[in-house]
Amino acid sequence: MKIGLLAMSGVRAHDKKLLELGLTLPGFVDRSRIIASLPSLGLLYLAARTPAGHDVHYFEAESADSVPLEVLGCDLIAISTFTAQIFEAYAIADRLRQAGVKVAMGGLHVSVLPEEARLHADYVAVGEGENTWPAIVEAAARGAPPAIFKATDFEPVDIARLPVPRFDLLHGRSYNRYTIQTTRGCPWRCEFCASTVMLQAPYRRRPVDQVVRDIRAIELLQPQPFIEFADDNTFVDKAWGRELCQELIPLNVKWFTETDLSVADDSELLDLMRRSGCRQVLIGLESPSAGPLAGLEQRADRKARWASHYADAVRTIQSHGITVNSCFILGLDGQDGSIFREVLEFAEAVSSFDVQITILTAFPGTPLYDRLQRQGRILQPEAWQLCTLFDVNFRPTGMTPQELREGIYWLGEQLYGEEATRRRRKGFFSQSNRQGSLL
Ligand code: B12
Ligand code: SF4
Repeated sequence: MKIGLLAMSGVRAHDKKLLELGLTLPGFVDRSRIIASLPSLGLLYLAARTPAGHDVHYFEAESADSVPLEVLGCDLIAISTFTAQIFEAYAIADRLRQAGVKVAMGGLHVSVLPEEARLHADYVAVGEGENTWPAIVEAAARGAPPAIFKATDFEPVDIARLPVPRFDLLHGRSYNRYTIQTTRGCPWRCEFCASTVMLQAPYRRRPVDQVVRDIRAIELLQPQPFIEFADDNTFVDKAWGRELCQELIPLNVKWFTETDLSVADDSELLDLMRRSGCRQVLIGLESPSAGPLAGLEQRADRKARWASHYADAVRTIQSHGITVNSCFILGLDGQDGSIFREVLEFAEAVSSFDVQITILTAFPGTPLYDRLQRQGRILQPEAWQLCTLFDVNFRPTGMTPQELREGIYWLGEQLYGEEATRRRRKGFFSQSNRQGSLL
């Protein structure tokens, strides 16, 4: 069969005012330019797990209307889904099926709503795809009827034996960054979290030599690449983290990852991260002080417990020459109109190199979605296109939806303007031993 893997690319937001701001503020523009073009690692894994004898192609579409015509020549198309683009993905799937192409869908959104997805796809995959995908390909090849394939009905994915993602399929395309995973999942449970945690398997680390193997495969496409670890929480295990960094040092790559605040407690690890090319860690602080954090992490209330160390931790990490992207969620229960200034003051006080502000978003399948729905606080139920992290679709407790919107516009202007961005970055360079350049 000719098999196409279709990734939805680009970023999404519907709030017009925020979009306008995004186009003008330097801090916003930088980060969206970097992340807007990341390849779909999930699909590259599926490509590597495709049984022999099929012809596999990788495609990207920025919207439902920009699907390359070549997909119509495929026998089977695999679409990877996130919630914000799900209606675009369904529209594409409907058109392809009308044209006689079989469609398989997987990824975070359809994994939690497979019954919704089966109205649009022949085969729906729930959970990690490495072991369901070969069965889907076989089903399509023999013309089997539509079905849902659950990862839990197959061998668990052994993360120590993942194949090399088919980075070679990206040949001829240009990316700022390439993604690999060093870990899957996260041992913590934040109420709002809609990451790979949703795929249900526990937190797992990959053998370090296999991470190195995958970076070598990327180097065949681009020497000295910038790597974005598509992990949820890389450095939960510090001993393994030190081993990983040791092995990355000779590779001479630059990298970025998402991790929790506990890295700040291990200065040997921070030294190794810096020496191995770490340029930035993105950390979900969520709110600058403990109040709104209470109960957010549902296993051990970690975020509330860490809050009193937030400022010191950001400074410690940055003092090792690693920039921090401090992430804050706006609209949490317990936050009121003073939260916008509080975030600004925190970011200024610690000179966080980058700051990410997003709106509390109830992704389907999360405990947050269930709670807000029970409380009647979702404004437009099932308006999945609004799950962008930038659109308000719930009623906050400490302000109105409109105050939340106005607050994020104000904070965006304050944080991402040229002067504020320059001040924070200057602060970072004076905290760290870096000499004014991150290259
Ligand atoms: C890289 C990334 C992107 C890239 C995606 C590149 C691409 N073309 O796919 C870009 C920058 C484009 C992106 C955009 C967005 N993203 Co994003 N992104 C990520 C990130 C950092 C890593 C995802 C990843 O590579 N995971 C690793 C792979 C291996 O896992 P996977 O994709 O889930 O695939 C596995 C399974 O799901 C399954 N599978 C997946 N697809 C299929 C298909 C079939 C047929 C089968 C059988 C199996 C299968 O098999 C795979 C292997 O096991 C995650 C955060 C994180 N740490 O996970 C956020 C994340 C996925 N993004 C998120 C969001 C909100 C967005 C945006 C809406 C942001 C915005 N406002 O624009 C947009 C969505 C628009 C869009 N284009 O889809 C949320 C999604 C939550 C949700 N439930 O939808 C996440 C979880 C971040 C977060 N913390 O909230 N993102
Ligand atoms: S620490 Fe991050 S990845 Fe882990 S559960 Fe919380 S939000 Fe999700």
